This record gives sequence, structure tokens and C-alpha cells, in this order.
Amino acid sequence: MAIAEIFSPRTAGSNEAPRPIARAVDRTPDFSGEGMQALRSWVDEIATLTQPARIHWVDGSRAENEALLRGMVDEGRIIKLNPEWRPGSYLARSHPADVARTEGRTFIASEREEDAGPTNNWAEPTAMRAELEGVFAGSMRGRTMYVVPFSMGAVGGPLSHIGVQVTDSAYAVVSMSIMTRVGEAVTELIADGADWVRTVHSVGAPLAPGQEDVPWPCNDTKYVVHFPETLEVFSYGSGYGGNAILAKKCFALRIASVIGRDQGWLAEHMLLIRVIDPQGRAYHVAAAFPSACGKTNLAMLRPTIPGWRVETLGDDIAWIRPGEDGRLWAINPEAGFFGVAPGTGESTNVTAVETLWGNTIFTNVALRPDGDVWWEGLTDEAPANLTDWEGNAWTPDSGRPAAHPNSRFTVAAAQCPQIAEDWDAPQGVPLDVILFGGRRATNVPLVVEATDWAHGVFLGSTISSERTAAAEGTLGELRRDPFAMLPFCGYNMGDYFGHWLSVGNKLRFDRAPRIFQVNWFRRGSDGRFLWPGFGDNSRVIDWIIRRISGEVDAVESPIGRLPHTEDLNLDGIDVPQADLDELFAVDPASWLREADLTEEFYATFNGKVPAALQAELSSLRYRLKAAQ
Ligand code: GTP
Ligand code: SPV
Ligand code: MN
Repeated sequence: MAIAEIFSPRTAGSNEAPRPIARAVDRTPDFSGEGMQALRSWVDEIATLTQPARIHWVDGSRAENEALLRGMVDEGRIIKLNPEWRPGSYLARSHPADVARTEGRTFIASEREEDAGPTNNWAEPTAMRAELEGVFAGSMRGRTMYVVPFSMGAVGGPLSHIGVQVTDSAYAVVSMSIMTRVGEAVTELIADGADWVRTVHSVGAPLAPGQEDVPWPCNDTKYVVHFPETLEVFSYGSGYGGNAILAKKCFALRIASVIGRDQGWLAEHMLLIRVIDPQGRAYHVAAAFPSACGKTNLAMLRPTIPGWRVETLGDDIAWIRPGEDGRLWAINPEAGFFGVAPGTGESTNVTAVETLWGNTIFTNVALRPDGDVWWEGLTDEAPANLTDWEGNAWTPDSGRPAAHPNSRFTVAAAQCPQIAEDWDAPQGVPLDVILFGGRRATNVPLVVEATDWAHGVFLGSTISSERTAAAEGTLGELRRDPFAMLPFCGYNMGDYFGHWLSVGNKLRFDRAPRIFQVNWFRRGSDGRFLWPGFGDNSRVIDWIIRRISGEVDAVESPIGRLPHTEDLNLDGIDVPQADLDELFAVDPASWLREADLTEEFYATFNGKVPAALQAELSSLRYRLKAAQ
């Protein structure tokens, strides 16, 4: 252990010069250059503010990762699962009040309020910086501050971006090591002068000397703050998911969407797959569905129709850029999956079940007496005795779920049995199809084809979806979630709509991906899902691929193009004709009400919604009235 000279904290509001103090640093990377100087002084600055007891520069090695996990087990932070069933795997139980993203405490601190827009919480940056200095002052006392250099996308790739997260959570470090490419290759790029994004995370639970720690430290006060002009993130008070794995939603969506706006590309909340038809032709599909609305499931699709195959490329985020060939090229910037556990089972997502054979961190699922894990939907029948996600004894009669509805698994993408061989190719894949979807019990058909790019952007901008457990809020409440980006767009959503239109203008007319809207969640009047979903969603993909190949006609409807139901391959499943009719029913009266709501939604943007989308809304109304 080397001892580094660094400086004591500035107390908020004081002009006193910082005093040098000694702090343990276990090893600093051996790079020089101006970039390294900048990194070191930033780390010193954060340490000066947050006052950690130790600093650990993460090198990304396997030995380091194992030591971190062992240390967390010894400290009672995570439970090692029985290696006979789940080798190399662990269970973490969060604080019961720290279980999902906190959208109400997520801020965009842009210089102008208008640049955050009506869908974000705006904070004035100077005041927010002062507030954060107060909050972070001494927040890492008694803890280790880890310095985590990471790359989103292959290290050094043309579509990749790098960043550094400092955090006082070992759980965040081991999660980042799965979800991103962590290691000294990134530090070397920084040392050589590459641009990087600064992200700071503290659970907000400093330890006084001798104070006993808790397994999941966090703070009732939470902040997830983005400074889009300076490309910085500060997150405080939460150790969970997108609040703590800052490379994910904070960087790869909110900050990256701003970089994309300025550089002419798109950072999207989308899964990415390669679909291979029975003739062996490959198509690339990206799909935006809101949180907990089926991205991981579609990303790992096992088609139930013979001859079709799906290869997984990504399950949550896609970075998409117009290429010189007039097509859109996409990468998955992540390296792992942070997936919803409940509902993941042999009959719904067997690929995920196989992916989770080992080397997985589970959070807030139930523990079996034999040291394996369980959650609702993993098997049809619940085991007789479990320990629930809060650590209490549980039986099927307990009357509450054993796993938290937003319980999750964290696992390397490379472990997925159907991962595409070239899933981390730096240049990405060319897109053929873009899907927009949501969780809609009524109104929205199983599949609708957009008539052109502008109509597709209109469909994306009007997505609404019933709320899920992925974020705090009222379950089931219908809310607008344009492009599934409502909680993730780092700038004014009205400008974002315009950006989508301008990206479309850069594409060759015959090479732009075709856009479709899908809804796996329509329900009958008796409340049951009308569509079997999961593997059978391949039947919808099959129709979409035959549409873009010009093999089938569609039916014009006021809201877009629908399939002739006889063109859907329904061999081997039993969907009654009445259900099919209901799946594709378009009721002009209720769609006119949707159009009124869209008008109200658009009006919140103070004139920033592009004229082309307003025109789409007008012509939708015209077509609906004509159909009445
Ligand atoms: P995030 O990780 O929060 O972004 O979620 P996601 O969009 O990846 O959602 P995921 O695939 O994890 O699915 C969320 C929930 O929806 C799970 O409980 C699934 O079982 C369920 N689900 C996924 N696909 C379908 C489907 O086709 N039909 C039905 N009925 N449910 C589905
Ligand atoms: C989501 O909520 O869309 C997620 C989970 O993918 S989190 O990483 O917590 O944002
Ligand atoms: Mn997500």
C-alpha cells in the first residue's frame, strides 16, 4: 500500500485552503501523460470532497473481482449461492426502500431550463453543484472509494465512448465489471488524451470510526444528477440498478443522448437482435419498449415457428449512427444484462434461464433452502419453503411475493447461449427494422406498420404504457413514454423528436429501417392476454420480415398498416378468430380520444414538437373521422 498526498475536504461555503492529508491508496495505474494528470486530479478532487478511508483503482482483473466478491461475502453484504446449483453466483438483498430507479429524484442540470424540457426534472446547475457539494462532503468517510474506468462498446471502437465511475459501493463495482468493459486498457486511452465522462456515485452512508456497517448502506435522500454540458453524473443515496450502475441509464442514455444530438447519432432504450429466416437471410431488428415491457425477452427470443433463428446482440441499449452507405448502424454499448427476474422461466425465456447457470449476481430474489435462488415464474409451482427477498421465512401461503417485482439478475452477455458471434463488433450491425412498443391493455393492435419514417417517428413519439415496478410510482397507471425514453432522454424531448426526423433525412430512402409498432399486452374483456407472447412473438417478426421483403400485402387502417390475419403464421397455436379480431380492432372513437391526449401531450412542449409530427397528428384525425 502506498500513501498518497491528497487534500482534505473543502467545507461547503468556506474559502479555507484545503489541507493535505494522508490516505491509503492501494495501487495507482502506471501511466503518464496529460490525460492521466487530469484523471488523477479529478480523483483527488472527489476524494477531497467525499473523504474515503481508502482509494482502490480497479484494474478489471479476475483476481481483483474474486477478492471483491469474497470480501463482500465476509462482510455479510452478499450471500454465496450453492456452487453445486449456481457456481460463481451471489445473492444481494437491498434495503427495502432502495429497490428501483427513483425518477422523482433524477435531474437534468442543463444551463437553460428549456434544454431539459417538460419531461425532465430540471435543476439550475450552479445551485445544484453547491447542493451536491454539501451532500457529498464526507459521504465516503470510513469506506473505500473505487475508481472504475469503463468503456461502452468495444474498447477504442469507432462508436464507443469511455468514462470513469468513482463509487463507494463494491456491489456497484462488481456490477459494472459485468455490465461494461472495465480495465486498464481504458485508463490507457484516457492517459493518451481520449475524452471521457466523469461519474460519481456514493451510497451516502459514511461510517464513523468503530461504527458497524449494514449489508446495504443507502440514504433516504437521493440524487441522480446529470450535467449535460460538462458530461458529468453525480448519484447519491442509492445502491440500486440504474441509480448506481452509472454507465447504464445515466451515461449510455441520458448523457449519450446529448452527445448523440450534437454529433448526429441516437442513444436509444432498445434491444438489438439478428433474425435469421428459413432461407438463411439475416435481418437486424432494434426495439424500444419501456422498462419491464419485454426487451430482454425479445432479445433472447426462441422462435416457435420452424426454421427461424434469433441471435442476441443487446437487451437494453443501442447506439445508432447513420453510415456512409445511407443505412443506420447499431451497437449494444453494454457487456452484460441487468434483467428482470420475475416472469423469467422455462416457458417464457428459456435462453435467460440457461444464461443464468452461474457467474450471476442476483438482487432481491428469494433464496431456496438448498442455497439456490427462486422467483415468481421461474417454475410453475413455488418451492414449499423459501427465504424471501427481505430475508424472512416464506411459504406459498404467505400472501406476498417471494422475490421483489423489480428483482434482477446481472450476468455477462457472452454467457447467453444464443449471443451473436460478432455481438461486440466495433462497427455494429445495419438495421432493417425498428419496433416501438408498450404495455397497452386496450386500443393498440398487436402490430402496425408505419407508412414512412415521419409516421414511424410519430408512432414512437406517442407511445404510452402502463407503469411497471422498474421505477418508483403507481403500478399500471398509463403514462406517455415516447420512444421508451421518458426517464432517459437527457435533453428536451421535443428537440429529440426533431433529431429523430433529422437522422432519418441522412438515410438513403430505400435503406432506412422500416418502423413498426407492436403490443404484446392487449387484453380481452375478461382480462386475459389475447396474444400468447414470448416465443410466439416470432410470428409477428415473421410477418414483419415478409412485409419488408415485399412478400405480403397489408391492410390500410387509419393508424397504419395492419396484417391480413391470414398472413400471420399461426400453425401450432390456437388463437380463436374472435381474439384475432380483437387483437387488430381499431376503434375510431377511442383513437380520436388518443389523438386528443396526444395533442395535449404535444402542447406541453411549447411549440418544440416538429411541424411534421403535428401534421401526422392532423392526418391521423382526418383518417379516423373518415372511418367513423
Ligand atoms: P428493463 O430491463 O426494465 O428495461 O425491462 P425489459 O423491457 O427488458 O422487460 P423484460 O423482457 O424483462 O420483461 C418484463 C416482464 O414482461 C417480465 O415479467 C416478462 O415475463 C414480461 N413479458 C415479456 N415479454 C412478454 C410477452 O410477450 N407477453 C407477456 N404477456 N409478458 C411478457
Ligand atoms: C430499466 O428500468 O429500464 C432498466 C433497469 O433497465 S435500470 O438499470 O435500473 O434502469
Ligand atoms: Mn431498461
